[in-house]
Amino acid sequence: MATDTAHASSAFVDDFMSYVEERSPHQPEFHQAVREVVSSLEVVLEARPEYRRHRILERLVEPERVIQFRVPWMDDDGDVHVNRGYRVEFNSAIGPYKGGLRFHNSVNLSVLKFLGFEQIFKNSLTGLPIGGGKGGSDFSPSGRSDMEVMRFCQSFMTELQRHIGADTDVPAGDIGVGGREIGYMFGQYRRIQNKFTGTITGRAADWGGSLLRPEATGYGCVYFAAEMLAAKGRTLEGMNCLVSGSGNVAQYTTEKINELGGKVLTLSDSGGWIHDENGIDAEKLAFVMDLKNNRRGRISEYAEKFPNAKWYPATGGSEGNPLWSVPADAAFPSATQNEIMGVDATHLVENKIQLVAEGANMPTTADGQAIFMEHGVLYGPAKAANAGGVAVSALEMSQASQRLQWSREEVDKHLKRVMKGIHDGCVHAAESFGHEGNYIHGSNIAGFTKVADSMIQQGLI
Ligand code: NDP
Ligand code: 2IT
Repeated sequence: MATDTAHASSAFVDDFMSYVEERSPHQPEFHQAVREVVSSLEVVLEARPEYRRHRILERLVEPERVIQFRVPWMDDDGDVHVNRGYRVEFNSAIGPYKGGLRFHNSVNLSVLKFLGFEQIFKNSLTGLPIGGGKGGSDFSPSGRSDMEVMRFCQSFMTELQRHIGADTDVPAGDIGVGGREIGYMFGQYRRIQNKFTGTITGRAADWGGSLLRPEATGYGCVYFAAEMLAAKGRTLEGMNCLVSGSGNVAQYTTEKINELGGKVLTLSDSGGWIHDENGIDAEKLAFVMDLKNNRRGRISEYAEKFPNAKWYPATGGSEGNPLWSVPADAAFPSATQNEIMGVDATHLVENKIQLVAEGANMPTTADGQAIFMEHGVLYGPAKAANAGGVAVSALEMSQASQRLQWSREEVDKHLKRVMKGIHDGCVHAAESFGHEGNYIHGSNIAGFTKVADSMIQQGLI
């Protein structure tokens, strides 16, 4: 079982991290993501000295290109605002840069470099030909009118359009970028380029989008959880589940858990969280989807609509998030990075959590991961568990090239196959390097080797 620590510290890891921290100071999220990956790779570099000779790690942590730009826009009162736009084109060894755009006031270069770095390995794990990238802005759509969001998206794309393309770099959604934002950005891209291409994924099904892309991250995460359980001869049936967030990933995670016979007890947003002991069934989920996607309201309204449920304001701080203290069998963090700290992981294992599958990117701190490993929790790390979204984005790129639209069933079949492939690839890689049952090491090693070999084969670039 998974008894080894998440981030075994060693002279090799510490030396490499000193190098990264010196070259890229003040980027704590990026350092965290790199440390996790590098901690898995010492054994691989020992077995394959050519990776050291070719300085693969040093090359991997340096983005191929970082674009930063000014995004000026005007609000409904005629006041001018200036935000910062970014695209981190991290690695294109196995395909065009691929990864989402995040619009949130917490966005900075450290956050986007962590996300872009993770995306390299996640995309490699899917088995599909996509490189790693990420972008976004420190603009939050929350509280803005549709017209303000449109003006922002048009200004953002007026610059971004010159850097992206169907064979170069293909953005998609992430926090704060859903169907509305993708629409405004695609419209502006098409208008400036005078081309209808598959340059952005997550498009609506009527204009080039793939069926099942909205569902893909959440569904894929639950498929991954089901695979981890199946490997132990178990299923999700009857499991009480904690889900955080209430956006795209949380919504479709909830839908698939319900379909597979589990019960979802919680959801959250940045204002607080709800606890519904009776479970968030299909009818209640439909309310949440309308609330969040159409009315853009707060999750507190859930408790007004369904009085058996309780709403608690967000607390934060060192005592942790009380959502993770609700007794349950499985947890699906689906909001944002570092939302499960050591203290939260302790509460989860005290309540005998059996499984954690990460819909969000890097939702668990290094301390939290170590606690899950120590207690033998079935832990599906983000780059494996949430890869279903980008996998269906890659299928959207294929459909765009073919100028065809596949059926929902066809896409779902591919998605299940990809998630099973990722699961089995992680298990195999972990076993091969002496870490049986450890999906952290499994995902990092399996994701890394394909990119590293491709970089060597393509020469020193
Ligand atoms: P959405 O914008 O649809 O939803 C985000 C949810 O998380 C909202 O409920 C939001 O609350 C909450 N949230 C965001 N930031 C914070 C914060 N700092 N503190 C507390 N709550 C927060 O985004 P997605 O569902 O698309 O993304 C959720 C996670 O999944 C992210 O980590 C993303 O990187 C990851 N992911 C997304 C994929 C996709 O296909 N969309 C693919 C793979 C991973 P509020 O509304 O109050 O801001
Ligand atoms: O983190 C992610 O994998 C995403 N936000 C989805 C990226 C994509 O290109 O679909």
